[in-house]
Amino acid sequence: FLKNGSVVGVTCVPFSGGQPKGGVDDGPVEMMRFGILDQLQGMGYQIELSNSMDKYRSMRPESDPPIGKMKNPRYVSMAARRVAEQVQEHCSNGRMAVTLGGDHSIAMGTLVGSTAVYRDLCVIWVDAHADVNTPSTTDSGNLHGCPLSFVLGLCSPDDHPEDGPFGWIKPCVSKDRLVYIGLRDVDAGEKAILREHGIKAFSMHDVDKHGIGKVVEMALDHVNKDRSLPIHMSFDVDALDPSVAPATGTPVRGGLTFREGHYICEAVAETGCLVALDLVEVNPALGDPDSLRQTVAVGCSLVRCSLGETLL
Ligand code: B3U
Ligand code: MN
Ligand code: MN
Repeated sequence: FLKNGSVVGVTCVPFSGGQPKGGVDDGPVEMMRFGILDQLQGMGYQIELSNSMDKYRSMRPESDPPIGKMKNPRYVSMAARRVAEQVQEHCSNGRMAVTLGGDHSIAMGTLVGSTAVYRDLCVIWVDAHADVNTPSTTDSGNLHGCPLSFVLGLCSPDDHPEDGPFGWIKPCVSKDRLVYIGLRDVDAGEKAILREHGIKAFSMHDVDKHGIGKVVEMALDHVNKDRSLPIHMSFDVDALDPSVAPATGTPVRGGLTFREGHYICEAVAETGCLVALDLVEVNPALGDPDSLRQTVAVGCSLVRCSLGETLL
């Protein structure tokens, strides 16, 4: 099924520095506890696990004052840089790179890592949010709302100086190779960025209008007309409706249903082009034990479907 063999390179990133709520750093361990590795092995995959769990926690610098509005900039940068190395290592060895977060700021790293190996890669960003704020446009200062502006090269030199903490991130994703699905909470500054740069986005309005089948087809047609380019899918669990995935830091009403979320993963798997997958923003600390179990379970099943699990 996979073009690049049957080894899955899993990177666990227990990291929460890109946003203020604790607990999202326990996302990976909860997904492991739920059995994601055994499940993938049961599907016939060989697992290569980057040994990384405690490294991220010990990475927090003693002092990390804001730079402009950006919170924890050095910590976020260091974690993302390590993620980039691990994802690049998996990809360069022909493994499918699966990264379990952690908050979405880590996608700066996953994208730098995957694009270092697959230069012509396209990106499918499934999220309630656009995560394309620049250090200037962000209101919250939370870097999980900013990863795409760095990799797209949208930050001004003042926001993103060569000698700043993020100087190692060079533009690596092209604007016409990025497509969004699921948006419904986009800041005014982000809307302006999407419009100015002509970045393609399918919001929940489009899902309602066309149905998920058509939306995924149009999204793939936009970034990958011939279904021949490698795909990196970055799936923020808050793209799902809070009734489906309640345990996440910034839930937004009116999201993808259980089936719509899974359909995206199944359809991407069917292309045979997926080379990297992020599953982020599962926060086991939020909500009751039932919300937690439900959210962890849905996270794991999205990963399995993206890797080819089918209903029949
Ligand atoms: N756009 C807002 C809110 C947000 C982004 N990503 C999440 N929330 N999860 C921001 O903070 O940049
Ligand atoms: Mn989100
Ligand atoms: Mn996100």
